[in-house]
Amino acid sequence: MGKVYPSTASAEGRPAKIDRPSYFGCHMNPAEVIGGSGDPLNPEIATEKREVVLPPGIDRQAFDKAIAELRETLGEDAIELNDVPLNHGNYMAPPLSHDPYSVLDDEYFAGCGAVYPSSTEDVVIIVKWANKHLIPLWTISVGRNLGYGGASPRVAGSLIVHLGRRMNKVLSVDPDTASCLLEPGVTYFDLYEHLRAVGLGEKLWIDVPDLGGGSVMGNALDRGVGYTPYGDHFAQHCGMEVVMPDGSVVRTGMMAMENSATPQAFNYGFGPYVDGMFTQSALGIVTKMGMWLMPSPGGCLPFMFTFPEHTDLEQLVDICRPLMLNRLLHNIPGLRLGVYDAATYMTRDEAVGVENRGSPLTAEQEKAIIKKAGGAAWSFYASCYGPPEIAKGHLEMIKAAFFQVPGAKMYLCEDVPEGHYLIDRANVFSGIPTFRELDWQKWIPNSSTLFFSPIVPVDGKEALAQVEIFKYRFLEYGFDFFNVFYIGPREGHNIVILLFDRTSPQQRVNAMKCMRAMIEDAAKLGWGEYRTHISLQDQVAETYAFGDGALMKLHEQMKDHLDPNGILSPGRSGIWPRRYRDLGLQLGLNTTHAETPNPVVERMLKEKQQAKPKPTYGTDELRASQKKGGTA
Ligand code: FAD
Ligand code: EUG
Repeated sequence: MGKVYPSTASAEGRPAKIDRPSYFGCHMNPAEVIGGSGDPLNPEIATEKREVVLPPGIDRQAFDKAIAELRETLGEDAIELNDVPLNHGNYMAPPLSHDPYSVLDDEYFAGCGAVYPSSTEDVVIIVKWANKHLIPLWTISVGRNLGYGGASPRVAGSLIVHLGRRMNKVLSVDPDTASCLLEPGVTYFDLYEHLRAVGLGEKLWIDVPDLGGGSVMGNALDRGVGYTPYGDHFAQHCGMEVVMPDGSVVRTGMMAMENSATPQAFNYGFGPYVDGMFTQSALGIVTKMGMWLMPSPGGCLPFMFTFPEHTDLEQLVDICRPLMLNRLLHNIPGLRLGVYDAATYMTRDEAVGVENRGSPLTAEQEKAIIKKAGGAAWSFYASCYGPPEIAKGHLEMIKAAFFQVPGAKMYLCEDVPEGHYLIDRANVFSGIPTFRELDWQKWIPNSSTLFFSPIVPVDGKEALAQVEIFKYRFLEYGFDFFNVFYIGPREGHNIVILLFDRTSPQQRVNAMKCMRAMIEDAAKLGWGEYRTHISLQDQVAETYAFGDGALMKLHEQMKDHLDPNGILSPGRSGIWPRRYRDLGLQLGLNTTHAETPNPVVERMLKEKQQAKPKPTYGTDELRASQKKGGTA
């Protein structure tokens, strides 16, 4: 039976430093980066100037005057204007100028510049200044929100408040409550290395998402996900300090006590629980946040199962449901489509040849690629936790469940060759940041990513229907279909990955059409997205439509009341402040997007209509059955 991979129990221990990627995430070739600096705001590299995009309704004179005033208060180098040619940068130097994965024109989501506060007081100054000059701000912690818009603002000309560049301290770590208090700029690799450096790295584990360069705070505030048992990041936060749109500073939870003895131990505090309104929102700028850490479980036993048939998905997901609900599967497992899994190891040209560019992969090509990579129709990656005897015991139960699927195979780390994705997963599952997930981003030249992220019931039939429905749209618009299900106890996040060549105007248009059609298809079947790209937030918000859009009305009421000048991230999550509502900036509302009906949606709708309704086990059902003489 397998070795329990890196843990407090392992001889080699956990690495002290994380290697940064030596290659570029979104580029086949680093030389592609225009100007070569990777940082479009670095004046030493940029040679030419570009017109700054101004915020709506602000002329150049008023803008210059406002910027000069802010520079005087915060210091000359606290602000950089976005006045040099746009540069797509790379994962280690993501641009602050625009969305490098631009699906619309590069300039569409360009900011006017970036400001780098050093403290909560600086943030208060910025917010008050923005209210005075009516300049819209766009808050980021680190700005690696790639696939959802990167660092770029929804309203062109907004000033990016980059909190992380100067506010990047681990403020404290409390081993007794396994928690920490962070500033916005602390990334996963920063926090990991910090814990090691202060001698707590073996004792306290962090949870990491697929890539280690994100902000622990920023990711949690966008309700992002990682892959240890602490993978629901917002659920692990505890206490916040927030600068409100009027410049007041609020602390939430127990941190609202001046001298709290339990600031990172109890998240609710007293009274209405407001923390949620600062996630995916434009209602405040979070400057400090507590996070819970995972006490070392004493070991981590990562494993992979592969399944031969595409349709095995149905049985597989149904097997996952009780395992997840009963916590026999400990972490957030990933169930990856075979051809996506294979894209970790090769580019598209290597897989099918340059001559096959221009049309999406055929079923035969997909099979051949999977075979070439030594993979299967689906690969399932997960981990058991605990001292070896316990982890191994759990794995036996999991094996019994998954081996019900004909042709299932299981692998541990020692069963796979060096360089296998499972080895990187072993790191992720034990809270060690990696960058391996950048590999598949090199699938096509000039590759840009859009994530389509619907929530899926942990139900085999629905999961398979999602794959068929979204793949139908990918083929319609000419894209290779990739997806991975990240499965939780009561739902899954289906991450559908659309890679397009950003230098192709046709592919940009098609990518947009494909995303919009999928949002519509999903909504018809009651599937909503958990998060989306800035260009699609209006449309997704519109699908959360109960009560004639009652939720949006509430959001707008909160927005108008708390932020009457509409200075904080206007348009974020489809919430437009009053001042912006009639400027015609919304995208994709009040219209049908799909150009053709999706036959799989039609089939599913019909099946659902004809199916016997699922029992509700409610009082009405009970009474009806009692009337008919049934048993209770
Ligand atoms: P930021 O860009 O700093 O923030 C994200 C958003 O949160 C901002 O737009 C803002 O609205 C809000 N926000 C941030 N900070 C504050 C603040 N202090 N106050 C108020 N609002 C704030 N994501 C996952 O969740 N899990 C994954 O496994 C994952 N894998 C990925 C793999 C690849 C290959 C790629 C390209 C992306 C992946 N992502 C994943 C998406 C994204 O890269 C991460 O979520 C990343 O952590 C988000 O960027 P950030 O941390 O820099 O957040
Ligand atoms: C990923 C995961 C996410 C997300 C975006 C990307 C992973 C990509 C679970 O959340 O929102 C491989």
